[in-house]
Amino acid sequence: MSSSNTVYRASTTAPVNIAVIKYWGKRDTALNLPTNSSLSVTLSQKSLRTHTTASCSESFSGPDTLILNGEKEDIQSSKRTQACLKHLRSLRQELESKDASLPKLSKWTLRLVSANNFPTAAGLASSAAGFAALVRAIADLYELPQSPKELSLIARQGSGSACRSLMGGYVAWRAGTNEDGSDSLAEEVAPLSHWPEMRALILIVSAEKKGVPSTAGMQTTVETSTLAPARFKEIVPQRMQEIEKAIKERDFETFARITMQDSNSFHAICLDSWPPIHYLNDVSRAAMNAVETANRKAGKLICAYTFDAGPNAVIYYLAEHAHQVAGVFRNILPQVPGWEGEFGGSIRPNEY
Ligand code: 2P0
Repeated sequence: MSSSNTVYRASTTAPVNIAVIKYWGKRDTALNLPTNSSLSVTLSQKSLRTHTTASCSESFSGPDTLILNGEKEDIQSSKRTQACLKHLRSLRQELESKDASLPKLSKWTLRLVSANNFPTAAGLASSAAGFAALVRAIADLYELPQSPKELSLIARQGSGSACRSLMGGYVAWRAGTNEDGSDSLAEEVAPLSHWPEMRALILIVSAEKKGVPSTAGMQTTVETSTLAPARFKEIVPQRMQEIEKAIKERDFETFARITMQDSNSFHAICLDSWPPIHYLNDVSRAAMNAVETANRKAGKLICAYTFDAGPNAVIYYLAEHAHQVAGVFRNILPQVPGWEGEFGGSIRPNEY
């Protein structure tokens, strides 16, 4: 029996994803619509994840609240969080209007509690896991029938990259062309089981918050970079096709080459922005050298680096080359000032 004191609750976790074709640029800042499609690998939740509990009750009063890593967040002034909550409530309202016996959860105050098991905003896609977990927890609480693909459209409004964290394995975010964003959503390119040998090594160069936040940095790039238009219109669409084919054919060398080229292209348009945006540092460049050394020693591409909006490196490689890759990093990186060691060890991709 439910009473006005009944608390409804749902908990979920969402993983981090690390893009191999990068999202950098919005064509619509309010709806979080990107200038180009992107593609990522979803990492294991054992190493990096956000855990979120959503609860609501008729007895809760006041505004919706979010506690993130033990601290109260101001979600009232966050347009993105408000957009997600509004969308999720309207889907719940649809259910309630069709079935009068359902409790009116859509009308009640939401209390959200969320925690990451990794540094927030250090270029480790914390907003991706965060908004994916928030959307899933509330969708579960509201017992919404929407698929992960449909929910990705909501998570995208919270943080663009979050739409890719609602699925496991290899995930594309299709930029779409509709002005209302209705076709800008994530879809699975291949499940983890298709290529389960993929591994990621995360090198924490700095766990400090990044200098230029992604949203502001993207706008600077879109407005000022002379190189960006070619990336948006020609380079990325071509690479999306090539890397999807490489994933389908489990062609690691092509996957690795495109991953490194696209990371470099993203950091090149950052540097080409005005004022220029620098995310890489000398430790990042030492990690790039280590990857190049490992590949040279192997006589083929056995590992690939990629860097997001921060200096930390993610190295993709296949399980069969774990020993060679770890050996090179062990030999080179401890001598580099600022090196803090490996975080989370060798990480597998994730499947829900
Ligand atoms: C990516 N990044 O594809 C790229 C690569 C960083 C570099 O998505 O403004 O936090 O919330 O939509 O998703 C980081 O940007 O930006 C990001 P918003 P988000 O993973």
